[in-house]
Amino acid sequence: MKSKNETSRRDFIKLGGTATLGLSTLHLTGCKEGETENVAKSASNQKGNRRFPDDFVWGTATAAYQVEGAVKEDGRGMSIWDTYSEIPGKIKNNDTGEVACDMYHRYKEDVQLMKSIHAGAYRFSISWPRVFPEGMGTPNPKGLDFYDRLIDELLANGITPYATLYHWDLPQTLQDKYGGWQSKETSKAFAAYAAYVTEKISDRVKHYFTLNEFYSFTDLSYGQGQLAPGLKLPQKGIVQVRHNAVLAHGMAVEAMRQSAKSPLEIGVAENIVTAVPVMDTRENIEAAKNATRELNAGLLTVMLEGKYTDKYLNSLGSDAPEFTDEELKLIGSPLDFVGINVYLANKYVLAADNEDGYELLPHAKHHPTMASPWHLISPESLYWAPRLVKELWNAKEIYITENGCGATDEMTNDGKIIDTDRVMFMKNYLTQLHRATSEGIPVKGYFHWSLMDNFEWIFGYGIRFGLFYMDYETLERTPKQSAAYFKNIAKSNTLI
Ligand code: GBH
Repeated sequence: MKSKNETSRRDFIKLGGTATLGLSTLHLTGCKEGETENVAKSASNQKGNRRFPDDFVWGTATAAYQVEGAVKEDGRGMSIWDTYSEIPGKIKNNDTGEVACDMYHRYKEDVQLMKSIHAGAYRFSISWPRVFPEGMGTPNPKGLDFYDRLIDELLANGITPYATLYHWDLPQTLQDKYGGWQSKETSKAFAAYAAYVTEKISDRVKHYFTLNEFYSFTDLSYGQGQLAPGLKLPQKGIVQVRHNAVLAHGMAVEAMRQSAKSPLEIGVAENIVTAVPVMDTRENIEAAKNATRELNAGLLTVMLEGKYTDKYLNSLGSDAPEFTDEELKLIGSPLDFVGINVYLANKYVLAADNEDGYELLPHAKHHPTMASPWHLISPESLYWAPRLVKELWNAKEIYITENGCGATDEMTNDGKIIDTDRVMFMKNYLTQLHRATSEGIPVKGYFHWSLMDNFEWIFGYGIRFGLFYMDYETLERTPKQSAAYFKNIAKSNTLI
């Protein structure tokens, strides 16, 4: 005879994608001995279906200013984030990245952390002002030495390095001299820096991301005054900043391919604005596609299509960016893969009988969030973002360059960090990622943001994103429950 619990277990399994959540809920609510065994057995029976593709890459990600510290060491120049975080009131608690996780000195220990959770890849960013203290001109050899040591340590431990060339730490000199991203001089300087780095490390590093999250370092930094350098330009200025940023990307792709010593794989790491269909009907999926293309028109869309959409240019009128056909060609340089940072469904969308064919819905007032106020919980984004990238732009390879969540983790008296909220987040998001790979969407890898708690920009050290907990007094690193969860998945290449 079947017990009630067993019936509901079967129902959960029938639901497919939601089975993971169902099984663990049952487990936690404490079913009887024999039933627990049945649950475990059926989970293992499902194993075949729960595997990720054989060569799937499991990694973690960080960014230079958020983890390195050592901001005045070995000839590093100032960046706009050093300047910005010194202005009282800009950063929560007036925190700065001066020490951060001190990874500059502790990278060997941190490579061991990666190894301990079975991460096969590491996405780190290179600090432009370490390599070129003034953004251009004479390089500082000691700056690149650090990345040489880090890369060698990763390779010696069987971890594949993925380098990001820009994660928001613009050399202060370029801000002072040219107004930073307001000038194409900065785009040119970026391409020269990117080519220099590639020439030096392409013998050991094959995978590169040019720039990280354009919207953050363009609109939020030059338009809304939230992130460094904290400017509030009028629309025309912001639109030009966006253009100069995508131009930097395109110029760098070309320059890097020329300077490389062996063939490179280059992509972008963009915080795609994802429109998710409220209901997965054919009309709504079409609506989500069209909406996603337009919502990214000034950034990802132009990089992948080599042209601005008519709608984007028309809506801007005289504020449209100044550009040439030659620039557009560079901006649309062919890429080897598309990297997307996916945290949420930026918009929910429905098909509509209007000119656009879609309607963007406002977020419901009580939509649940994680610790960061912007972070609406929407696991389906990790299915829809790669699917839309594949369908819109026929991407051959896709990486999830960031996914993760902030929490206010605390250590218990006996030294544990029980972040069941993060495990819940990962379980649900990864279920949707698995849905994508099992449908043949070419996602090649997943980088969890972040390896360890770090300097969370304007939120300072208060919101923690790590799989490892950081004691900011002692700089001791401790694995959280989520680190164990990540390890199980990475080791088995299976959704658990
Ligand atoms: C990423 O941004 C960043 O690449 C990474 O450096 C960061 O640590 C991580 O995620 C976690 O935040 O105006 O209130 O919306 C994720 C997307 C876009 C989220 C900008 C924060 C600004 C704050 N981010 N947004 S708010």
